Amino acid sequence: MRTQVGIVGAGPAGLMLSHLLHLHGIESVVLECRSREYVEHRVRAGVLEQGSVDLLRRTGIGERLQREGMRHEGIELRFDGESHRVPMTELTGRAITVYGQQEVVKDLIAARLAAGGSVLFEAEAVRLAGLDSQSPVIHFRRDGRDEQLHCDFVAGCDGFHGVSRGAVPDGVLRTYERTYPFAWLGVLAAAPPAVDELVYANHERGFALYSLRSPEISRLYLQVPPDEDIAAWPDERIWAELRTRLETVAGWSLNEGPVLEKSITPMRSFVVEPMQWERLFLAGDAVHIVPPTGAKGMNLALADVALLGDAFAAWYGQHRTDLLDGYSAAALRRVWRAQHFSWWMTSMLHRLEKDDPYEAKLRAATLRYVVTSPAYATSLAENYVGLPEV
Ligand code: FAS
Ligand code: PHB
Repeated sequence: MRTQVGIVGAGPAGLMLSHLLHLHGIESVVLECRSREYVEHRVRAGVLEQGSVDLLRRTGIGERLQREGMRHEGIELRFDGESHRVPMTELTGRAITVYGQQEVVKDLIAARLAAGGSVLFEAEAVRLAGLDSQSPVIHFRRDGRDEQLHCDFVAGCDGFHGVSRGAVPDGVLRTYERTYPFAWLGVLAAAPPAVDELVYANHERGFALYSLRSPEISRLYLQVPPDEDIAAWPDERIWAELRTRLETVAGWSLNEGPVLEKSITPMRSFVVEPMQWERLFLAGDAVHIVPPTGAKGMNLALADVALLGDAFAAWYGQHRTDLLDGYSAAALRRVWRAQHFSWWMTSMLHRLEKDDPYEAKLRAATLRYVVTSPAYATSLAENYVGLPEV
C-alpha cells in the first residue's frame, strides 16, 4: 500500500488529521488496531473547548454537534458547603460544549468513509521504519497478515500506549512527567443530570465531578486511591460516595440511575519533546497526557492536528518546509499552557490521603481567591474555554 501521510490511530487526533488532509486534497490512510465498534463506544472525554467546536464546524463536521451538543457558559465550584458559579462566557465571551468524545469519533469516521477515506480497523501498526528517509514504511498486521504502508510522512496519533513514540531513537526525546497519588473512578449512568452545568467539588473525602452527556445521561467522577480496583466499588458504594461529596448544599440532591459503564483512569502529566523526528510527527496522547480535571486531553489532540494539517498543506501545496519544521515548537506552546492549567486545577481540587496541612491551607486559599477575584476567575475561565492563541 502507498499513500502520502500514514496515520497510526483512529482517535480524535488521527481521524481529524485525516479529515483535514482530505480537505487539502492530501491522501492519507488511518491504521486503527481496534474495531470500529470499539472506538465508537469507548467512553472518554466530554468537553469541547470553543476552538475545538469552531474547528469541527468550519471543517464540516459540526452538524450533529450543533444539534446535540450542549453549550455551557459556566461551571460550578463546590466546597465548604458553598456553591460558586464561574461565569465563563461573561468573563471571556467564549463557551464550552458538552459532547462526548465518542460522538466526535463517530462523526469523523462517518465523514471519512463518506468521502471515500481509508480507515483500516483491526490493523495494528507494529513497526515504523525509514523515518529518516524520504519514504517511511509502517509495518502493520491485519487479518493475520503482515502488511506495509509506504508513505511520505507518518503521523503518530496512537495514544499513550501506541508504538509511534517508541520509534524515535534513544536519546532524542526529553520526557517530562508527573504522576499523582490518586485516580478517577468514572461512571456513566442512565440518570437525568441534576445539574445544568458541570460541578467540580472539593470535599474533605476527596474530589468529585458531576458532568453530563445528554438530558438523560449523567457522567460522574470520584477521586480514588491510585491503585484502586473497580471491583471494590459496587454501584451502591459509588452512589453513596457521590452523594457524600456532592450533596453539600441545602435543598439539592443528585439523581441516581442504572450504571452503564464504570472505569478507573490513572492521573498523570506527561510531555515528550520534541513532538517530531525526521518524517514522524507525533500528536495527541501519543506525545502528551494531562489529568482530565481541566478537560484538555481531547482538545489538545485536536489543536495539534489543526497545526499539522496546515503544515502538511503548506508542504504539499507550496513545498514550504517552515510549518513542518516548526510544528513541535508551535504545538508545545499550547501543550505547556494546558499542562500548567490541568496541574493547577488538579492541585486545587483534589485532597491527598495524608494531606500536608500547609498544602491544604494553600488549596483552601486558592479556592477562596478564585471565587472572590474576577481576575483569577477570568484566568480559570479563559484556560477552561480554551485560549484562542498561545
Ligand atoms: P486516543 O488514545 O484517543 O487514540 C489513539 C488510537 O490509536 C486508539 O484508538 C488506539 O486504539 C489506537 N492505537 C494505539 N496503538 C495502535 C497501534 N499500534 N496501531 C494502530 N492503532 C493503535 N480527556 C478529557 O479531556 N476528559 C476526560 O474525561 C478524559 N477521560 C479519559 C479517560 C480515559 C480512560 C482515557 C484513556 C483518556 C481520557 N481522556 C480524557 C483523554 C482522552 O480524551 C485523550 O486526550 C484523547 O483520547 C486523545 O486523543 P488521541 O490523541 O487521538 O488518542
Ligand atoms: C466529562 O464530561 O467527561 C468531563 C468533563 C470535565 C472534565 C473531565 C471530564 O474536567
